[in-house]
Amino acid sequence: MDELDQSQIQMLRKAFDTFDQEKKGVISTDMIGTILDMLGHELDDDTLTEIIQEYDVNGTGVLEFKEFCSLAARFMVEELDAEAMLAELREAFRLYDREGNGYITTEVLKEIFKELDNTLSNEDLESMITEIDTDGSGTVDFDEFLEVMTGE
Ligand SMILES: [Ca+2]
Ligand SMILES: [Ca+2]
Repeated sequence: MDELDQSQIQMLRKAFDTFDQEKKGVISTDMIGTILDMLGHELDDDTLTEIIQEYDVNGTGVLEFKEFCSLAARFMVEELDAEAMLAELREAFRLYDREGNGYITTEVLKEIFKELDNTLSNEDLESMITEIDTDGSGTVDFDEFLEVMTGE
């Protein structure tokens, strides 16, 4: 975790907690794919499996927070330029904001999550949405989206 500063670790904690739906302190490998996908890293299954094997140091088949951080560090080091990362997130948001409303409805967000990971149950989806839509408006604006992705 050496390459990460305190605020980055905080942001990862938040992302980790959001996606650790069952609060088991681990993230499933499926979810890692989803997260990387949302961050704009589309990886094929083989690459993803390789990456997870590489970072699942204790071989549990899931990523604990520490493992998650070292994996994230690899992708974040590539993203040192905060401006570039913001632009990338804006791009991702725009992609999801299909009608250009400036927000993503939680319904659409659920569909997106389902597309990314079809093993998610409705309950999983609900709890993720509740964490993301912090003001409970039923829509996710760019700030809320950003908060999930960056903890800011
Ligand atoms: Ca592990
Ligand atoms: Ca909202």
